[in-house]
Amino acid sequence: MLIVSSDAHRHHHCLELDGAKLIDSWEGPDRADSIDAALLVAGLGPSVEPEPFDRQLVERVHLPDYVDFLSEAWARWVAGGNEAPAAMAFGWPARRFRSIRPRHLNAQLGFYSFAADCSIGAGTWPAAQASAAMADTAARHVAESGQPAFARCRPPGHHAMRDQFGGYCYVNNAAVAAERLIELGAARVAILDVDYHHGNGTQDIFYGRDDVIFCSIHADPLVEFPYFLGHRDETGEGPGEGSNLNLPLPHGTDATAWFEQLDRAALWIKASGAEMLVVSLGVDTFEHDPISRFRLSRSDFTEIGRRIVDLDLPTVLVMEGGYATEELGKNVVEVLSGFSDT
Ligand code: B3N
Ligand code: ZN
Repeated sequence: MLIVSSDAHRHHHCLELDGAKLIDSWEGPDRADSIDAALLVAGLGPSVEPEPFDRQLVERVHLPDYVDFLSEAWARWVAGGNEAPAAMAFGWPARRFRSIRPRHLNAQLGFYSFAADCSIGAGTWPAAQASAAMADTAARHVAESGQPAFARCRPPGHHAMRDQFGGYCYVNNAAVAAERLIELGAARVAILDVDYHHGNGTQDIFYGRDDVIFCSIHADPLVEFPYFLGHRDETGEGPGEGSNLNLPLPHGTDATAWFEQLDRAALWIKASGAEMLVVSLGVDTFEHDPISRFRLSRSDFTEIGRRIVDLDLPTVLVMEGGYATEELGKNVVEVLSGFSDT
C-alpha cells in the first residue's frame, strides 16, 4: 500500500476552548508521530511526499473566497498588530443574523468557521495545504494503479465545509480526493466516513451531487459534536437526493451495533454502483478515546479493514480523528493491515 505523508504539519498547533479555558488541542503533532511510528514498525509503505498543492482542485470543493481567507488570515492577523499566538473566532452569524461577508478579520473568522475548537496560527495554512496535497496524491495513485493508498493527513478534513472551518479541519481532504477521482474518470465515487463524528463538511460539499455519494456512521448529533448536522433525515437535495446516508448511533455504542451499521453502509455503497471509494478513516470510535464515547477495540479495527477490502473497490484512505495518541498508530495499522495483501 502506498503511504503519503509529510512533516509540514509539525508547525500547526491548534488551540481550543475547554470550558472557559484555552488549551492545546487534542489534535496535536504527536498524533501524526504515533501513526508514522506504527507504520514504520509494521513495515507498511513505501512512504512518499505529496505532490504540490493544487489550488484549482481545492476550489472545486471549497469557495475561492474561503481559500483566500485561509491563505491570508495569519498574515492579516500579524499585520493587524495582534500578539496572540493564534487567531480564533468569537462571534458567528447565528440565527436571525445576516450572512453578509464582513470586512474585519475578527468578523471574517466567525463568518468562515462554525466552532471555537479551531485556531489559525503561523503553521496552519502550510499544514492544511500539505494535508490536502496528501489526499490528492493518494487519489492520483489509486486512479492510476487501482491499488490502495493511505493519506496520513494532519490536520484532518471531514468537518471542513464549502466555506467554513471547524472541528480541527480547514480543507476537506476526503472531498479533495473524491474530486480528483471524478476528474480522472470515475463516474461515481463513494465516501464512507467511519470517524466517531459526523462528516458535516463532506456532506455539505456533495449534498446536491449524485456523482459523489456520502455515508457516515457516527455519534448522534443531538448529543455529540458537530451537533447541528448528521441526522438520519438528511438524504441529499436536488440531483443529490438519495445520495447521502447518515447512520447516527447513541453514546456507548459497542462493536455489534456499530458493525450492523457498517453492513448497511456497505450494501448501500454496493447498490449505488460507485466505482471508487474514499474512506474518511477516524479511529476515535476506540473504547479508550479521551473525547469520544463508542466502544470499539483494537481487533475491531482489523475487522473494519477487512470489510472495506470486501467492498472490492479501488480505495483511498484519508486520516481523520483519533485522540488516544499512544494507541492511535496501532489502531490505524490494524485497519490498513487488511489491505496488506492487495
Ligand atoms: O467535543 C469536544 C470534546 C468532547 C469531550 C472532551 N473531553 C471529554 C475532554 C473534550 C472535547 N470538543 C469539540 C471539538 C471536537 C472536534 C472533533 C474532531 C474530530 O475528531 N472529528 O472527527
Ligand atoms: Zn472524530
